[in-house]
This record gives sequence, C-alpha cells and structure tokens, in this order.
Amino acid sequence: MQKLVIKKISARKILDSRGNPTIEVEVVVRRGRATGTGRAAAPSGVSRGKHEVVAFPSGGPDASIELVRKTIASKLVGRPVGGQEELDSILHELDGTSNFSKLGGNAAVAISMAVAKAAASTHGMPLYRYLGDRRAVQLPYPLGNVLGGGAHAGRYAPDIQEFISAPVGASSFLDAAFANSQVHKKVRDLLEQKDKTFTGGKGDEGAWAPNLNNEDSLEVVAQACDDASSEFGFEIRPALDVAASRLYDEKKDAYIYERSGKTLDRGEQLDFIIELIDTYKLFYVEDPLHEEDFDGFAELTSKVGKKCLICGDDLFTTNVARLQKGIKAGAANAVIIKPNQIGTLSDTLAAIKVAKKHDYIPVMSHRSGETHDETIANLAVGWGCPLVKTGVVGSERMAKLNELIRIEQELGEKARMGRLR
Ligand code: 2PG
Ligand code: MG
Repeated sequence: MQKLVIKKISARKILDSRGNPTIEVEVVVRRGRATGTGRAAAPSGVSRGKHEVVAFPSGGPDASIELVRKTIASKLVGRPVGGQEELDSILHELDGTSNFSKLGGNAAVAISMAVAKAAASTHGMPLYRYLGDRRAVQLPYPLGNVLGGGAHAGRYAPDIQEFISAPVGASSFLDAAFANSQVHKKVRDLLEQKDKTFTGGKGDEGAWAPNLNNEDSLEVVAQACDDASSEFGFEIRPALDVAASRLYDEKKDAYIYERSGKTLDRGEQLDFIIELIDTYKLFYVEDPLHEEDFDGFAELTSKVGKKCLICGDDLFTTNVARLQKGIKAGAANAVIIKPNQIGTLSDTLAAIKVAKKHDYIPVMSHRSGETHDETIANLAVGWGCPLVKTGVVGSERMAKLNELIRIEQELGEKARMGRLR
C-alpha cells in the first residue's frame, strides 16, 4: 500500500468549556491520489494525576502552538508516515523528553488524533472503523456524572468529585444515554426538595453542584437511579469518582473532607468506601484512594472487587508501566483511559491492550475541560472499551454522546453493547 504523506499541519488556540485556551490541530495527508483531512482538539483536566504528561510547556498553550507552527510542522510535512505508531514515535523523538514537557502533551495528542482522522478520511472510513476494523461493533455504556463537587465545583458542594449514573442494563447506547439524562433531571427535582438553597448551579461537567454532604448527595443520586430504572425497565446503578488524591494530605497521611469536617486515616477511608459500596450497591468507584496507594487499592479490590468495579485514574494515568505495576499488585479491575494523560494514540492503545489482556475494563474518558472534539467516542468503539465517561449535558459532552448515537445507528443490526464482565 502507498505511504501516507503529511502535506500540512496547522495549529490554533481555541476555547475549552471552562473558557481556558487549548490547542486545535488540522492535518492534511495524502496517500497516492487520495487526500484526507483531520481536525482534533485537546481537553484539559483540573483534577490531574501527578504522573500525567505535561499538558503545556512552561510558556503555556501559546508556546506550544508556536512550537508546532515553527518547528514541529516543518519537520513533519513531507514525511511519509508508515502508520500511527511511526508518527507517534516521531512526536516523542521531536519532543525529546519523557513526559512531553517541551512540546506539551496536549499538542502531541491533538496532532496524533488529527493524523489518525486524516488517515481514516483518505480511506473514506469513519475513525472507529479505521482504528478497529470490522470488529468494532461494540458500544460503551455511558457513565454519567449527574451530581458533583470536589475540584469541579464550588465551596459548599460535596467533597466527592463525581456522583455517577451507570445504566448497565440498557440494551442500546441510545437508551443508556437518555436514561442518564433522565437521572440528571430527577436529581434536580430531588435536590429542589432536599436543599432549600439550591440555585440550579452546576459544576465544570454539567453535574448539579448542591450544598449537600456526600451521604445526602449519594442518597439523592441512588433514588434518582432507582426511579429512572423503574421507568426505563432496566438496571441503573449509582457510581462514584472519589478523586481521592484531591482529598489526601500527604503530611497528615490522611483524607481531609473539608465540607463534612472529618479527617480519615487510610483504614477509615477504606471502611468508608466499603460502607458506601454496600449501602448503595455501587457499580463502580474510581480513585477511592490517593494516586500512590497501590496497596490500599489492592486491599479494596480483594475485598469488594467481585461486586464493584474499582477503577484507577490518577493511579494509572493511562501509563503502561503504572498499569503493569497495578496489575501485579492486584490494585483494580478497571482503568481510566485519557489520551491526553499520555500524549499519543499509540500509547493510549498500548494501555488498553495491557488492560484487556489482564481483564481490566478500559474506561474511555473525557476531561473536565472539554471541546466539541468527538474523537474519544470513536476510540471507545474502535478499541472496544465497554465503558465511556462523557458527562450527561452541555454541548461539549453531547458532542461525544451524539457521535456514539450516530455510530450505533450506522452499525445498525451489527451494533451491540460492550461486555462488562
Ligand atoms: C476525572 C476527570 C474527568 P479532570 O477525574 O476523572 O471527569 O476530571 O479532567 O479534571 O481530571
Ligand atoms: Mg477521575
């Protein structure tokens, strides 16, 4: 087959959903007579793992964009790119650091994704099929953040970052997506009854941000899941992203719940999480402990891993070496996959492959600061991730949800939901 040659790369600064600057990249490629174009934008996290690659170099997005325009683009244009891995290893080479601190992981991931999209378009294929072939027929169950606090919301919101709806009994993505939006609506109704000061305020991902503690918030979300479950006729379970690294105080070696006014040591934190899992029949808990506590994760997974998915986000940062360390320790049974945590599509796929080989469920995920880029929807289907975290409302969240709805329709009778266990 003829080689893919990069004809043009351009970069620009655009707004993300928090109004912060991020990078968008456009790529034109040629393969024989066929040309293709691809556009991709990088998201930004605020609840970031210590071991993620650097999002932007020290000069911020402007420095990153300048570097792409002046140096990276001219080094890539005209090059034949054998495949995604070759392109991604060139990006590593041009950056020359171990954590993309020169180019910025956001620029790297935007280039990597835009080249994949451009390559797919030279074949006249949607990205999910180009990446996954004919086997890419599985739709993920959407994990919907319906109520939130922590780093994504204001002062009186709960300490736990995300209270999630998991429509795990749905038989189609469309039903699952609408189930989450129904839970989101019901949560609002319940909050109006429970919190007299509720203004309808939302956090960064469109989840309601009430003046409530963790337990009351979970009570509301569990109730909303139950009610929506009876309406839809399939199971909808509550779930959490504790984002415990944000609660953890290294000096005190304890978890500080500022709103609730309590401090928990490691043992108490474990007991608290287990109690929540048992009381509310949680389907999934992400980052229940801080990002270095592989042993604590392992203890939790050995105790409750049969009834609840224990997922590492800050713990693994989509990094194969950290994932392998976790697998050895028995730290979890699911892993968050965020392409911009690691910087390229090839590195992202490598993490998914390791996860699947060891029966860890890969959970494709957005960031709290997002754009209208819909690439992760295609990655979830193309690479067969049974779960996707994309939020519930807000146009930057719908960009992914509606893309998945389109993909499901396009697959028609071949479409099926991913396998969770
Ligand atoms: C998380 C994410 C996305 P952020 O912790 O899982 O929900 O947050 O993008 O801020 O890291
Ligand atoms: Mg998380």
